[in-house]
Amino acid sequence: PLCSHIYTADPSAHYFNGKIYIYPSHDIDGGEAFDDLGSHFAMEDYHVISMDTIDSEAVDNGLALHVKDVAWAEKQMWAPDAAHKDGKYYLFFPAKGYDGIFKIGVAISNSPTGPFTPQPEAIKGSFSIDPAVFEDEDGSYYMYFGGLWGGQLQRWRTGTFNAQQPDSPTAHLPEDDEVSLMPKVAKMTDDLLEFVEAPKDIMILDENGHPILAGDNDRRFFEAAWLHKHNGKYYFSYSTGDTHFICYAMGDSPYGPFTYKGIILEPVVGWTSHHSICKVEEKWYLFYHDSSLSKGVTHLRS
Ligand code: FUB
Repeated sequence: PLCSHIYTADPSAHYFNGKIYIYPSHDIDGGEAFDDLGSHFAMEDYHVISMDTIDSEAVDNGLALHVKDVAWAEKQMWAPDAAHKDGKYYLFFPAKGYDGIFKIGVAISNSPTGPFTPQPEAIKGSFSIDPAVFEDEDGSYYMYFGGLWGGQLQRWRTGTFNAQQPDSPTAHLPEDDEVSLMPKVAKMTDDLLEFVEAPKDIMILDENGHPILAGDNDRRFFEAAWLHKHNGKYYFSYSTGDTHFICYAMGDSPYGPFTYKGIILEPVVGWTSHHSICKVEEKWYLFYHDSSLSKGVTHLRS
């Protein structure tokens, strides 16, 4: 692992001003019981990891943001991402509010390593988890997000939060022969603090142009959205969750549709798989986590 003095997961890597910055979750054992809604992922803060080059030591830059400083958030600071625009750095992060509902927030800094100052409210119209913010070549920024089970995406099928019981990870999911729950995308305002539009579904299609079905567990979206662009093509990559693959799909627009192409990463040690893909100078790198350092503890990843 790049870091072994703390547990880190969900590494969102960026190459800003000739240096590598990784925005991970900071895994801890918060003492919560293990369940399929991910209550044991009880993270409270973020640290930014930096590397001068791909071969350099990974440096932990200390506390970048703590949940106690985020007015709207109560707990579960899950997978974050970051963006850079006009000399400012933006940390995007999901957290559960005091109502038990995941939203996505943004915090700002003059430095890529923070500390970051959070906005008083979550992004209007945001929900669920795992934000990934992509800057297109025309200077537009888009946020991709969503996650099933503990990530609550299945509760937003009608556009508002469905609070109906049971609070089970598999309640409210589509049937196996229905279209799978798709990840969301929204273009961001120029100041990167809000969405300019209501989030839309991005469609992941099979080789025949049909939407991937909910029962297609080896290919359907679960969490860990990421978007990168190479030679004019958009690559949407994601985790299949309970089947533990990182897959990719390709398209011609940041809004999709994306056609499923294959597996990038086979299952790793641990339950979750979450990655990012980042170009450093002329080479592309896959950043990911596993639970080998903790000898397989699901929520202590590196
Ligand atoms: O780190 C908490 C959650 O686990 C993330 O939000 C998911 O992507 C999974 O890695």
